[in-house]
Amino acid sequence: MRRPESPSPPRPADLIDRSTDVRFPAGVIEGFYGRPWSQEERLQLFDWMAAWGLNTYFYAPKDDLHHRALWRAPYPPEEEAQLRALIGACRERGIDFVYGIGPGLDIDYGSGAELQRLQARLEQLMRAGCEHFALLFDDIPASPSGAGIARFGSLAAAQSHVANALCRWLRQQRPQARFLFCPTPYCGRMAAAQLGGAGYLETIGGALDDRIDIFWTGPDIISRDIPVAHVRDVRAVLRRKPVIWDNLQANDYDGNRFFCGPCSGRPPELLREINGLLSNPNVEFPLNYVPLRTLSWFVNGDPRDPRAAYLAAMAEWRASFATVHGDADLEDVILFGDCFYLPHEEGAEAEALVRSAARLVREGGSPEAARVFRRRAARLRAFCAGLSDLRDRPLFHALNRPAWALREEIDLLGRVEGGPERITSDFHLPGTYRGGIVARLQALLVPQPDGTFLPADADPLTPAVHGVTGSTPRHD
Ligand code: GDL
Repeated sequence: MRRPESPSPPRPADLIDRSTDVRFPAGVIEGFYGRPWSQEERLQLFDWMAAWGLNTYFYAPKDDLHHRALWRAPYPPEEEAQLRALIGACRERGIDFVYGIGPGLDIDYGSGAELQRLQARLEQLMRAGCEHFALLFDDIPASPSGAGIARFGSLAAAQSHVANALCRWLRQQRPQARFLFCPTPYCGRMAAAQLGGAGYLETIGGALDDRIDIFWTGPDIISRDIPVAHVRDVRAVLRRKPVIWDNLQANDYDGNRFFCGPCSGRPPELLREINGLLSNPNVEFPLNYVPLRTLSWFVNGDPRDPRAAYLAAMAEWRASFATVHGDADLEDVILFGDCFYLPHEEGAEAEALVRSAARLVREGGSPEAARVFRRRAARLRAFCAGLSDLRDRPLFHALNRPAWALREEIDLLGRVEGGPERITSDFHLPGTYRGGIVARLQALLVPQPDGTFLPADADPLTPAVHGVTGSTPRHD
């Protein structure tokens, strides 16, 4: 993979907490659902992190079978060797490697044999050079009748027991080891819904060894903003500063989108209120340049606002968009990036495109509206079409689907320019365009801005058409 040019690396992050001499963990969680990153991608990541002053990599891919489903079984030798290589690569670059295990799907909390199995896994990782660990209980059945829970009185007490015992055992061998814990309710919304039972977080705050760090994703799983006041409230309950597990640019929940917008909605003062900030970003590794670059500026105290940071990071990322014909224009890269900005907002250029498209439709394709729409649409369309000539093939593969989907909509809207009477397109045919089970189910309930859903008017139970066998391929 080609590496985007970056200006001279900043000096390593000076994130040491002088009062405790512990450095502030800032970096990346590989903690999403879907295909884990490849070894090559992880090495690229570590190079970025070392150059940018990010000091912590947290290994917790949901779909590493041994992370959750097979948590009891040791890694086979070839996978252990891969982890050993990653841990070594982190050490060479001054990055802390944290290994996460998630036994919560089926652990028997009261069983000594289960604890020994967790210890055996940690031992395997310690033999491979790992020193820091995390125990994760996110996204598990939160039933109070799970195995062994009754003995402890609550899920929170049962999990605290396992975490404390494992941490105690670990620290006997590695007194300096970091140990982190992900609770079952890990955001404000889950806590309000009393996931894990009433008083879950209070119990955790009181029962968990106070040297164990606790993950928190903010007010929501995907938190647009993480206000200082929110984190102070959480800190009071947890009796320690949380470590932020930041899902702002995670995209595993929507296969049609990715997020290359900046670290934003996190005020600089937040850094004093937390014990670490780790980003769990896009599944497709090459799409994480800007999210992680802007994160590195944020945690290193760069005073740029998020949009300025985004523009600066896009200027660096642009080099990756070189095609066999030459370099990409920065304005085009920004227009495209703005279309895949952040979960709750498009970038400014994309917002302007949407507004011009809405006007085009509203005005039934008036010439003036068409002219304004075309200004951005034509550039964007050409840029999307040109992506297939990218020299950086992993980047192209990561972009192809979302860029294709975007181009389809731009093309269809272009048809409105001909007038409002009857919009047709040979490239947007019933069945192959916006077809399929997901689209039909989506059509049943219409999301409202306030978060509620209303039943749709139309009857989506009838497939739009039968017998159409594929969209017409394009060769541009
Ligand atoms: C989650 C999962 C995480 C996933 C993310 C975004 C946590 C603690 N757990 O709830 O694995 O990638 O949402 O879908 O965030």
